[in-house]
Parts: sequence; structure tokens; C-alpha cells
Amino acid sequence: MFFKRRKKTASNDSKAETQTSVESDSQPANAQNNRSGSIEQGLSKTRRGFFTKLAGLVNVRQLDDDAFDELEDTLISSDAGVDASLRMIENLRAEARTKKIDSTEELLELLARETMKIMNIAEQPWQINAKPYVCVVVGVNGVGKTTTTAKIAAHLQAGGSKVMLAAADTFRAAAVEQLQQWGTRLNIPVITQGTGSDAAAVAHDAVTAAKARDIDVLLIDTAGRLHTQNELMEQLSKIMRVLSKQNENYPHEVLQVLDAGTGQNALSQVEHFQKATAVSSLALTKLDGSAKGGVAIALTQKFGLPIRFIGVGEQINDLKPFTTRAYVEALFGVESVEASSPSK
Ligand SMILES: Nc1nc2c(ncn2[C@@H]2O[C@H](COP(=O)(O)OP(=O)(O)OP(=O)(O)O)[C@@H](O)[C@H]2O)c(=O)[nH]1
Ligand SMILES: [Mg+2]
Repeated sequence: MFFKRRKKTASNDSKAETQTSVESDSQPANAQNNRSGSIEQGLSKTRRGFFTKLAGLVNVRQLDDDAFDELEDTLISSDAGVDASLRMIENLRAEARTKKIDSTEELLELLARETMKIMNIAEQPWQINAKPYVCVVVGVNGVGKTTTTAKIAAHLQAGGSKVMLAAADTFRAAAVEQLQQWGTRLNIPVITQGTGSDAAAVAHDAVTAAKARDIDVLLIDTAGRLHTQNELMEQLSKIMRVLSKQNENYPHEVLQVLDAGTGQNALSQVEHFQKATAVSSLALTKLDGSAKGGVAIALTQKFGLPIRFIGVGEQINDLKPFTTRAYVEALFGVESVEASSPSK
């Protein structure tokens, strides 16, 4: 596969660009037409930042050593991370030795291809191959856990799954209510206990209820916590212990939600949570309000975890299954072309 720059200019991010299909085939029908919350749109701030910096770089002069250094800085400052940026630039330098790169278009196409190489691993099919399939949603405060849990529930429900929610954020009454409201709106059962009750007990009871009610997927929302809050991190480990006592395969998924706006901070958040629990996948939220969408590259280079979803708005349909191709296309404003000759 290789990439072609879209005909529209970078500064014109709206209509024509969003017409390129970026939706995953697995997208629920009711989310298909939500253009305002597309991956394209969600990454528009990141893309604009990127372009502004790149445009001045290549058009004016040849890609010499200084320009490559600048390009490296640009990638790093776009939150792609040091390791991924160095890797990409190294490959581009090698390419430039044999081939003249003399337009922004060409550079973007090549960068898109390099990004694709790194990001391929982030797209993995979410195999919901157990019943009930138990997924615990974790993350620091305010990243979008509860909203994302509800959005995922709606997505799975639209795909025909029987879903149940568990409110294991037992610290705040408002947190339980927030999930209950989503449950009512989506007509999905929500397992709760009183505020202050044991989060692990909620998770335990939810599994029992899910089994009794023939539920396909149980999504357990948890409280936001920082790695410095030892007691809360221990509580998370306890939830996992209690679940795995019920069945050694529980939880099947520990999905960490990250706010894209935190940029490189997201990397240390994953590191900290991995110490308390086996994070198995990621969801990246609030891309719509952030110019730091490049952080997905840094995350993938460092952890190689699947990115299940990206959040591109506050509405229930503003959650998109992650596909590497759509991400790369949206980030660079390119479109992919299946090549008959193999690309590197
Ligand atoms: N723009 C935008 N807002 C989002 C997105 N995802 C979540 N939000 C908003 O972020 C705010 C916090 O979301 P919550 O789901 O309550 O976050 P949380 O991680 O559960 O928060 P705590 O439980 O307090 O730790 C809400 O106002 C959401 O509507 C997104 O993808 N885009
Ligand atoms: Mg919450």
C-alpha cells in the first residue's frame, strides 16, 4: 500500500476531505453518518498543526540534513514521540539517498507510509470470544472512562450484543448516577451498589448477574485514579484479583482510556497502570479538542497495544473503532492506494 496526497489543500479540512470514507466496516449503522464526529474531523487540529510546520519546511528548499533535523523536531513536537520520530526520519533519510524528495506531497506520502509501518500493530480485531466477555475500563481522572464505556456499550449493542454495565466507581454518587443515566438512555442494565461500597464486590456481583441474564459483554466502569494514590491503585489490583478468582480468564480485557490532550503524559499513565494491572488495550479520547493526536504513534511505538477506539466528541456516536489506515489518512491528509508492487 502507498499513499497519495488528497487533492484538497491542508488548510481546507472540511467538506471534500471528509467525503473520503474512513469508517470501519464494523461501525454500527447509527454511527455511519455522523460526519461531525469522524476520524477526519477528530484529527483536524492535529493535522493542521502538522501541516503548518511541514509546509514551510519542504517547499522552500531541498531536504538536506538541516531540513531532516527540523522535520524530526516537528514530528517530536507533534507528539509522535522521540523513538518513533527517530525511526521514521532514519528511514526517510535512507529513502532520500536513492530518491529525490522535493515536494511536500511526496514527503507526506512517505511519512504516512512510515507511520503506517509503526501503527499497523495498533489495529487488532477485538475478539469477543467468551460469554460473558468481561472488560474493565480504567484510567486517570476525567479522561472519559464513563463516557467511553457508554459509547462502547452503544456500539456493541448496535452490533447485536447483549451488554451490561457495572458502576465500580463507588466513590462518588454522581459517578454511579452518570452511568445509570447512560444505562437508561441506552436501555442497558447497570449493576450498582451504594456509594462507598467495595468496588471489587460490585465487579463480582456484576459477573454473577451477567451470567444469570445471558449477557454477552460486561463493561465495568471504574473510578479515576492517579498512580500516586496507592490505596486506589491497590483497589484496582483487588478488582482484578476478585475477577480472576471467579474465572482465570477474567477480565478478558483491561481497557485504559487516555485523553489525547495530555500528549506525552499518556505514556507515563500507561506505564503506571501497567504496574497495577495488565492493561490489554487503549482508547484515545478527546481527539476532537486536541492537536496532540500524534501521541497514538508514540503509544504504539512504546507499548504495541491495540487501540480499540478513538473518541472524537461528547455524543454517544462520537466513538470510532480504530483503524490504522483511517488514522494515517486523517493525520496526513492522504489517501491510501493499493499497490500492485509491494511497498517497503
Ligand atoms: N470533546 C470530547 N469530550 C469527551 C470525549 N470523551 C469524553 N468527553 C468528555 O469528558 C468529560 C469527562 O468524561 P467522563 O466520562 O466523565 O470521564 P471519566 O474518566 O469517567 O471521569 P472520572 O470518573 O471523574 O475519572 C465529559 O464531559 C465527557 O463528555 C471525547 O472524545 N471528546
Ligand atoms: Mg467516570
